[in-house]
Amino acid sequence: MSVTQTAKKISAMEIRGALDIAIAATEALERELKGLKGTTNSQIKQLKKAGTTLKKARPSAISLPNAVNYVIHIAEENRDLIDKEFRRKTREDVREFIREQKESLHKIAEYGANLIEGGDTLLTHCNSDTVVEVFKKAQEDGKRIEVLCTETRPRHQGYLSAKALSKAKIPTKLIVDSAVHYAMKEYNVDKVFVGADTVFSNGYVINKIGTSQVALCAKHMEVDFIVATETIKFSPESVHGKTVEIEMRDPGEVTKLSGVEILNPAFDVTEAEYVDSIVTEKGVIHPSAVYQLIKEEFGWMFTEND
Ligand code: RI2
Repeated sequence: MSVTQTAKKISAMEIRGALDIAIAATEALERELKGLKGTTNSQIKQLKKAGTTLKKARPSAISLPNAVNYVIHIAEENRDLIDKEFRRKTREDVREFIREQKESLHKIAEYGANLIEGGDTLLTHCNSDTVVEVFKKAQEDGKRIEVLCTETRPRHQGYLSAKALSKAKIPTKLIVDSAVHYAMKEYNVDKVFVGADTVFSNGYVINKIGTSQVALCAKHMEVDFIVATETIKFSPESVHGKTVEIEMRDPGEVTKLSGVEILNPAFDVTEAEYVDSIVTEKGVIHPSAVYQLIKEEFGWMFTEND
């Protein structure tokens, strides 16, 4: 699949989930590298152009530009290599980066599962592969758990979570988004786990629309609200105050109602005070520790003056 085709699939959400879009973009650039020609400088230029196409595919998940920027960083590090050797070494480094991202998922599953106790009733919103892996690991560890999944209007990604969990033989219930408060009370939810599309240096989390309402309910009900995310979803630019655009998708995804303006924001922001823990591949942290972890993980993006 070409860079353009990959970008189209990401925009149309045929490829979705913040980690999967980052991996798909990285793989597309790795394939692009194979066919590059010309001087190393011109190959890097072509790679940057392809990277720009991919970055534009969706605006709210920082994992996408982070992955693209990292591939370009790798290419620039290999700038002194010539032609074939440049492509060989850069592709090898890019594949290593993809391996690391996949490995992160397993580490988060392990650390996240350690936060779950046997008998827990858990709730999740939308479809995060990372969260699904956490729940599956808890079950593999012999913990008896039950999960409530929200539908997650308008695109019903919650169905994907519910299907994946019930396939893994985890008792799963599906609720409409507006039943979250009711379900937390009626089913004694112990913990909420959600994924992330972007995490800012101040610990604020961008995730699927509705996440912040779930967090409000969790706070009110004194239920732990836990975010499971690879550090590739941390925003290094947020250290300098940059935010990300909240994607407004086609109103037709919601409904058609003549004479009414339909709004379809795809994400919202959950403030750090609603987040109890963030599970990353580097360990379980408090939102106040995000800044430090960004400095450690994205050192290649900062200068000495940062
Ligand atoms: P993983 C998804 O966005 C959801 O908001 C989900 O929580 C987040 O990405 C992280 O997903 P969308 O692509 O990387 O459905 O954990 O809009 O799979």
